[in-house]
Amino acid sequence: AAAVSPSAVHVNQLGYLPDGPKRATVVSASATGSTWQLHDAHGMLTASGTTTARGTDPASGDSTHVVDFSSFRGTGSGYTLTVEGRTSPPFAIRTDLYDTLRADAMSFFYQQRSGIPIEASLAGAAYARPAGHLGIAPNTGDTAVPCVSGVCDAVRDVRGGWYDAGDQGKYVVNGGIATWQLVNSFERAQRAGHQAALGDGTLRLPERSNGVPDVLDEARWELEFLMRMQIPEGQPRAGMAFHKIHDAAWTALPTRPDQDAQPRELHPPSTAATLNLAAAAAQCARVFAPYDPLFATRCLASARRAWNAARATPGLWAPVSDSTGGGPYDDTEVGDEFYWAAAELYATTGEAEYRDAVTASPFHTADEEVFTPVGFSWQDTAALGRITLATVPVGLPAAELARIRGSLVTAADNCLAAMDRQGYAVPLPADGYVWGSNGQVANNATVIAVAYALTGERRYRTGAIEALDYLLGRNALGQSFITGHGTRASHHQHHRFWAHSYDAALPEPPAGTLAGGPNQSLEDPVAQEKLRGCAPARCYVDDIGSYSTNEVAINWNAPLAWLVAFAAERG
Ligand code: 9MR
Repeated sequence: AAAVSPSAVHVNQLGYLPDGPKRATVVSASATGSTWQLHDAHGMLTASGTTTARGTDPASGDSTHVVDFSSFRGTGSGYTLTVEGRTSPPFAIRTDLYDTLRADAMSFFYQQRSGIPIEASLAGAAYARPAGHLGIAPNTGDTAVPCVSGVCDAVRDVRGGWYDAGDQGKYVVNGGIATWQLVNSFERAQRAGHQAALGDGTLRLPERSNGVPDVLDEARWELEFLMRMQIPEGQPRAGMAFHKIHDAAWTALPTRPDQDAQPRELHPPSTAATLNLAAAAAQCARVFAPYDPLFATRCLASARRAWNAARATPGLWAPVSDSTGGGPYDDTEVGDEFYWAAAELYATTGEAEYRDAVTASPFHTADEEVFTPVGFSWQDTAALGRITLATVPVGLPAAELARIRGSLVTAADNCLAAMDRQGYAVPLPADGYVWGSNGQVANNATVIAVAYALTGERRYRTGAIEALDYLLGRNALGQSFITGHGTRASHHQHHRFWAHSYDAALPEPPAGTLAGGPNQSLEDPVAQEKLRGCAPARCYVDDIGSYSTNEVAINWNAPLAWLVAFAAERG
């Protein structure tokens, strides 16, 4: 029989929104419904009802019941749910439930910054550190990085940007999608009239109070880096983007970024990285135009150069074998990146060349390849282009726009159906627990939220918010995967500076940091030792050594920040 976690009444441990869905999952052997009771902080019974038996949850093997107390409208903290003599951890019901997490999930990006000191006044004393990778001994720095033999002829200054994850590599394809999601979060909020919540002075950043919305300031930190990765005019492969930069060998754990003594290396350009830059820079040009026209112009020039370079060199692939000292982020199918880049360039410029590239792309009609059940990723980016085409007015013919929007709503319906098939309402197939599954959950939830924006139908808002319930504890493990949010939250995510497990003088990951999540393939030695035989939804361990289940990453915190900003909007 599957192990039952300490509290078998699995709730969103942070809590619930007064006007949102309120559901919990209970492990129960009973074939029929059981009585549930909701108590307030004083132990007073405030609501009760009967659970719905849901049978065996395919991803965890748990026999589950669902508690639905959505109609309860009280607010406060310290609520508990009791079923069959077992009681949930305490949780809140409040309108401002997600306000702190919204800022925390964004502070993650500030604290992942390379090439700038992390200030105690912004991040807290435990998280302050000197600037990383500026070439101050023993650091070799990202300011004059040699290319790996034979790829280019000069050293390059590729300082700045965000570290990708628990490692200190910087990878263009992953940086591009994460940046796009932060900027898209602002673009979406703006359409909904809620952009003030992401505006200037809302986040803990050095650039606060500069007249530019803070979420865009954070995105710009990475955009400047991405553009530094582009090969200048007059050099071989001009316009293309280097795929990645990282240490010559895997960085030891722990290592504070400024103390990293290893040589840094720039790896060969790739078509995928180049198109990723084209897409992110084209989106930049559109969204930054009202705030910083000069920067927007620079972004557009970079995007056009990248697009042209990728057209001229469409098959330069980052190989899976290039994985010494950093991840490969390999990709040999770049039709989706061409589609995404074309969509962004078209949405920004309205020009016929880009429109024709969109409509001629095989991805333009292949809905099943655009919105797959596991969701989009650094390797599968067509959905990002589709979201832009569905939401930014670009002048597509009405029938065409209706089809594009319909495909997105169908994708959201498929996610809702997947949630409905599972005891824990996860927008993933039962066998879809890949490396970074929490990021996939959050990505799929953003598609559901976009469907809400397109249709106004409440069930899409409900589905998107319910995905947060999963991440915050309504799962087979009764685990909040987000540091500092929830009574049983992750503490030991894989990271080289937030490495308290290795060195008591170092901090744990800061609040608002999302773990990669269950990975049914057990791709690291700790997971292989501790999780052998696990059901897919249980293949997670809060151990700093388990990089395939418990790492942090910019491409997972970006959809988290997007989703939480959505959930935090009032009404
Ligand atoms: O998220 C990436 C996952 O999709 C891949 O399967 C895995 C192996 O290639 O790599 C993951 O990305 C890691 C990257 O390679 C290096 N930095 C940390 C990333 C998150 O674990």
